This record gives sequence, structure tokens and C-alpha cells, in this order.
Amino acid sequence: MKRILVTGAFGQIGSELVPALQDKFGKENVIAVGNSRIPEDFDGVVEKLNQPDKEGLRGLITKYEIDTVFHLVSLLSATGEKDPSFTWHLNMQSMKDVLDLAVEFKLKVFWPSSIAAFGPTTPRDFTPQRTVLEPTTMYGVTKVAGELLCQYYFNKFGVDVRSVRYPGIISYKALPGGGTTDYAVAIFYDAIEKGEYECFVSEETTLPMMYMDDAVKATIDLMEADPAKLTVRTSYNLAAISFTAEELAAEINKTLPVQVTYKPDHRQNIANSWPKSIDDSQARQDWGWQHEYDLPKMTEIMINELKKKLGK
Ligand code: AKB
Repeated sequence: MKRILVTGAFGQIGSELVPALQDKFGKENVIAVGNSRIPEDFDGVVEKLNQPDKEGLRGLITKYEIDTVFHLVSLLSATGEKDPSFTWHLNMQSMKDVLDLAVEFKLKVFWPSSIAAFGPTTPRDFTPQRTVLEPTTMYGVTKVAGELLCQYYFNKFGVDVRSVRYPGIISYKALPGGGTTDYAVAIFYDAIEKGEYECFVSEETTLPMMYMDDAVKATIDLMEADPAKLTVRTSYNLAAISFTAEELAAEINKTLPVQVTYKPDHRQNIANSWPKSIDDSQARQDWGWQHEYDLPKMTEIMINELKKKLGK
């Protein structure tokens, strides 16, 4: 990885992956591509592009002599249900463009899958690496199709494309954008600002989650792993912590009083179709994945950093 292009660079994961890549590979070697959410104070090389735009991407790959693409552009589970056709178009076309360009320019590619690739027929506890993939959201459908495309382009064209199934990601820097796991970030903002939170999933809802620093580390570690050791070319299961909404509220309440009420909405059905916990032993075995942040450590950082960010 010498010259890196990141699409969706100003989304939740991109906002923290880009600085980590800049630190490791040099600011001038990371090209951040975004559309509407480009922060004015962004320090680095930035390009504006609405996806899907294959020719636009081709232009940037040529201009900057790119060898690696992190293709993060995607609509998430809840937003995706508002316009399923557009979700398919954006998520799949932009990804196929990147894979086709990867064949042409011999690019290495990272593409994010998600626990949304699973569905109600998947075993929900300690979900295995290889299992039933019958998601109920269009976002999930694009993740399953995308995983198969990754494997296809690897087998057919030798594209070195790598992927992880992210759980819900929790961070204080950038807000998540339209997912079902977003409650686990929103609760911290409301706890600090209002002392109360109305949660859109029920108290007993258990979902796999991860602190952002672990997600960024996993992403970079996988991309740096020895290709000979990788046995999964669809997408690796990835896990850190699983908790109920009530357990998260209780953990926050140890240091910050927050009154939580539960009012499940349409996102409850999505949450109910996803695993409660994930077996990520293949990732641990193949490329040495290890998470660092547990629930208390993540909660402490979120409260302290958000208080500073919100001036409280
Ligand atoms: C979502 O909730 O849609 C995402 C995801 C789990 O992929 N955070």
C-alpha cells in the first residue's frame, strides 16, 4: 500500500480510517474521496466525486497512481430501506466499478461487509464464519452479493480484495449514518446533553458491537496480512463485544445518570434478524485479529471524549 484512495472517506469509518492511514503511509499518499460531507478543516488530499462514477474513479486512480482502494461508500440498513432500488444501485454499482478497475489497474481492494449479511435463518449465537446468509434488508442483500463478488473477482481475475463483516461501530468522532446499531452511539450524546434517551430497540436487544479503534486496526491489519494466510475471500467474521441495550445503559449509569425509555420502531425487526454474537476465530487464526476494547473501557472513553467534544 503506497498510494491509497478511500471512497466514503467522510462517513463514520472513513473519518477515522483516513487519519490512521495518513499517519502510517503519509498524508500525501492518502486520497480522501467524498461528496457532500467534506469537512472544511480536513487536512489532506481530497477529491469530490458522487458515486457511482466509474470514469471519475478511473481519472483519480490514474492521476494519483493509486495501488490500493478502500471502498467504503454504502447506504446502511435503516436508510437503505427508504429507497431499496437506489441502495442496490449505489452499493453494488460503485463496488463493481471498483472491482473492474482493480482488474484493469491491478489494485488491492478493501470492501466492508457487515453483520447485516446474516438474517433470521442464521444461528444467532456465536454465528459461524460459514453459515446461512438470508438477510431481510436491501443493505444486507448488497452485502451478501458484494461478498460473493469479492470471491468471484479473486478466483476469476486474481484481484486481491479483502473484507470484514463489521459489527455495529461505536465512536465519538463521526456520527453513524442511518444504521440499526446507531442507538449505541446516540445514547451517549443524549445521556450527556439531556440525561435521558429514548431507545429505538428494546432493552433485551443484543447486538455485536466494536469500538472504532478496534475496527480501524482490524481493517489495516487485514490489508497488511500475508495473502497466503487468508482462507476467506468472501468476508471475515469480526467480533469484539456483545451487549443488550439495557447492559449499555447500566454501564453508562455507573458514571453518568441517564434515564432510558424503550420505544422499539421499525429498526427492531432488523435488529431481531441479526446475530447476538459472532465467532471470529477464523480471523484470529488467519491474520492474528484481537480486539482490545471491552464494554467498560469503550464506555469510559465515549463519555470522557464526548463531554470534551460537546463542551460539558
Ligand atoms: C447498520 O446498523 O446498518 C450498520 C451495520 C451493522 O452494518 N452499523
